[in-house]
Amino acid sequence: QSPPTEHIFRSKLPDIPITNHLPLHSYIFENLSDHADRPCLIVGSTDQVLTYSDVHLTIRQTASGLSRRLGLRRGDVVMVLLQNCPEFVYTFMASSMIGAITTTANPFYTPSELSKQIARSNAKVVVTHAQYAHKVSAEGVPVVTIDDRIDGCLHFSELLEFGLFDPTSMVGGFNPDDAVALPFSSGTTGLPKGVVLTHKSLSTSLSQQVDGENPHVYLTKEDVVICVLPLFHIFALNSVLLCSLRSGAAVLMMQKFEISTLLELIQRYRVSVATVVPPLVLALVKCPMVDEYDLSSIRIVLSGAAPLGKELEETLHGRVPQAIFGQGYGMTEAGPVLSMCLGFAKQPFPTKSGSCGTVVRNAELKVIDPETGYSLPRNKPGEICFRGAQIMKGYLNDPEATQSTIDVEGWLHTGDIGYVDDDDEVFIVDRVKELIKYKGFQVAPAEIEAILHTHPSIIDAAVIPQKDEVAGEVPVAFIVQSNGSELTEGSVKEYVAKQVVFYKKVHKVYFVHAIPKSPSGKILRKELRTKLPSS
Ligand code: AYL
Repeated sequence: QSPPTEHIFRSKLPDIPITNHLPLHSYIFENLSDHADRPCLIVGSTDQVLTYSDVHLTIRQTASGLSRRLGLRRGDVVMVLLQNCPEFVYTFMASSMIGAITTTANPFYTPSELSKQIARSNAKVVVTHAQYAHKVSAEGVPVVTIDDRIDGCLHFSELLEFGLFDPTSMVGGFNPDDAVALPFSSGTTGLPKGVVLTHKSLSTSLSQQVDGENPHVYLTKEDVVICVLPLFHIFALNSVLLCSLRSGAAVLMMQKFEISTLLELIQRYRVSVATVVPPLVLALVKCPMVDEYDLSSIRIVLSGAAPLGKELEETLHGRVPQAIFGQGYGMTEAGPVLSMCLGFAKQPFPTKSGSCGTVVRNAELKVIDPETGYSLPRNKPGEICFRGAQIMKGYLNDPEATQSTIDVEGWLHTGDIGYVDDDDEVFIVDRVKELIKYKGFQVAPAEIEAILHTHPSIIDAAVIPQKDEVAGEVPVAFIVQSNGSELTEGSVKEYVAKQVVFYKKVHKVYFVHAIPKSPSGKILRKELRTKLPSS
């Protein structure tokens, strides 16, 4: 008996010729001459405006410094440990220029979290702010500070003394399947892993969003795009920074989130595109000051990285009624964008609130029955799978995890449960993977469980998400303690808190006699979820 017909969903927009054979920096700056004198980066805190030609020149200088001062070569990894600032852009694009790979990390990470990422990615240098240099000083790799000078560290300006790198000189030594970015993600299970995104993956993803006669996300050189979300996360890196650079739009960078500064900057620079995450939408909705600012320049509000409640979306929309409000749905491993609101297109489509958009062009999406693996028709929820030239090449040095995420037919299994409706709109309804999302940030239960297992009085542990109004979800732990020990909730929380960045902290501890497991030893997370008060 032959399997049932495959139900595959595609964009309502026709496929376009995708430019994905170039090095990422060449693709991004392909149309540089059209907007060379236009603002490229604006630094919100100083009002410094850097044009496209300024930025491109500094990137070329940085590339020379990375190769001549630091001796970096094709395939080497650079860790960018930065808040949003121009040096982030210089380092990332310069690395692309010399064939190196950028791994981004959160400057709030603890030394032990950074140490793991440096080891796993085999980073050869760390570029950071002076105040975070101590976190990586024991790693035995050169550290470059971008602001204050520190003994034993290089200063970013010292990289700029080696002339201009010839951006075409990598031709011959370049393959579009070379890695260019190495963000870390736990995917559907286990510890954080390096996600190998190639020049081809990222340029395909950008092209799917902003290229063609009727771009899915229509950005122009007149746009001012606010970059308040952190660039070390793939959402802002891809859909804010790189999409804007390709389109010649100006990127207004905020180093720190502060709501009145955000509103002030939107008003002052006539920001036209605002990319947000659900907790930021909540903050804006709750902030009475919103009505005191002129936000009439905003034409697009894009929310992504975590589920956005319909009510929340509609309330904020009421405050910026002229803007088109929509969501993007992505996953680091997917390159990252799977679907995007078609209200952002040059010739927009009507869209529904609560939808995560329509699958991007030149890609395929299907929804499978988790039991049978067969694809499902419209309006039937199942696991979302995705295929196209933008998905990751694989997890770094982890063929097993790669094979359990990308199947033999090239489908990436997301671990998200959703459906496609009669108008081709994607709705996410649940998540079957382990991942916890705190304000859009990833928390890998396995990572916190591993820390708990190192506690001498803990025999077994499981970490799962609990719903939270502000953060979306917070990690909570179920603990089995050894006979005779008298652990308190506070001591367990503190034990974890000392070792992790703020959003991985355990918010509640439940002491239990045993962790429910399958015969093969897998934690039955669903069963644990039923023990939580709110679900
Ligand atoms: P990661 N609605 C619900 N859940 C979402 C959404 C959304 N709009 N977007 C992402 N997620 C969840 O790797 C989902 O569970 O990438 C997904 O598998 O940190 C997981 O977050 C992936 O988490 C964009 C829009 C990038 C979104 C992104 C995603 C970045 C988050 C570019 O334009």
